Amino acid sequence: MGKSLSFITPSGRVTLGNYIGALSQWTAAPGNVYAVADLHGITTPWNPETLRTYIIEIASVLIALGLDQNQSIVYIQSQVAAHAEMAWLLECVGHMGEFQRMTQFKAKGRGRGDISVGLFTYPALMAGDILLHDVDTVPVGEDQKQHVELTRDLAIRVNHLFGPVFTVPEPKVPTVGARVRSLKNPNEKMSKSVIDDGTVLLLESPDSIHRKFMAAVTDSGREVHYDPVEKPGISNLLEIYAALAKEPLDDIVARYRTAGYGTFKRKVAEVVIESTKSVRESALALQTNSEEILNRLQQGRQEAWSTTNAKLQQVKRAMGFWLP
Ligand code: AQP
Repeated sequence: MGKSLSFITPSGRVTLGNYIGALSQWTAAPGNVYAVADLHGITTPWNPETLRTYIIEIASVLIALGLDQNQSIVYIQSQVAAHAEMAWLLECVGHMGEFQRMTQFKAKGRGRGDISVGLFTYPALMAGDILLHDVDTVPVGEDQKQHVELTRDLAIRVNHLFGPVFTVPEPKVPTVGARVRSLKNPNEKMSKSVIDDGTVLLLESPDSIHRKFMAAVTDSGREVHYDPVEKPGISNLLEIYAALAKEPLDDIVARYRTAGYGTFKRKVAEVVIESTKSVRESALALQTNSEEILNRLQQGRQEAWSTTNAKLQQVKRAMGFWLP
């Protein structure tokens, strides 16, 4: 399968959507690269103290999942200078039109004069994150697929203009759980930056997780079956269950079809609490010592520094810069 790379942005506390659509699929295999994408965390207004807290929370989850083991690396993006420099090179190769087509930008900022320039250009930063490491696959939720496709376009363009310097990566979207929706508004994606009872946090207490699921919005009717258009609430719960229990949707529906919504919601909460228990407990234990977390990431930072710097030099040389 080759090397794979995934970054996660400290734009809020880690959600169940992040876990199902991304974190739970990540593996510590040789050559794999994981990072806290803190440079991406400042595309919208931020508070320094909160940013520091979110960075530590995400790092604790990545370590709790064992992603810094087995010759795969975990580091903090802003501690490796090549990311910011590569972003500039790619911004100068990218076109306004292709960046304007990015749906995340359209959703969050188009037409508003007070958004940061970074919110518009960050797909170049993301493309650089991926291309610096010459990875083959990038596992992402549905919402990020378009950015990996842009990355491919930029890599192909650079290879065409300046010679073959980049590996062209493939996005890999999970078949179930690619877009976990809010429990309060099942037509919207569950997001870190939306803080309400529709967003379930990976590290919140089991009692609180249970309460949020019991209050989840359901649909008219009484039957548990999968129909994302007519029954978005129940279908979202079914997808969460299926993704975490790794069971086919049909088997779950067959068991709970006539059980009633209350019983089904209780069961989904139980599955969520149980399947996230070990990562939750380890991450919370790690978080009591942020120094220790930062020390654990030193090795990853050194390796990332050397790999990305070598790639940056290769690209700069191909583009026509004099190297020192
Ligand atoms: N609801 C979701 N369902 C499935 N996958 C999801 N991901 C995010 N939300 C869901 C996936 O999580 C990974 C980490 O993403 P990120 O933090 O870098 O970016 P994001 O998609 O912007 O995450 P959020 O939670 O939605 O944050 P905000 O609110 O700041 O925009 C990605 O692989 C993503 O697909």
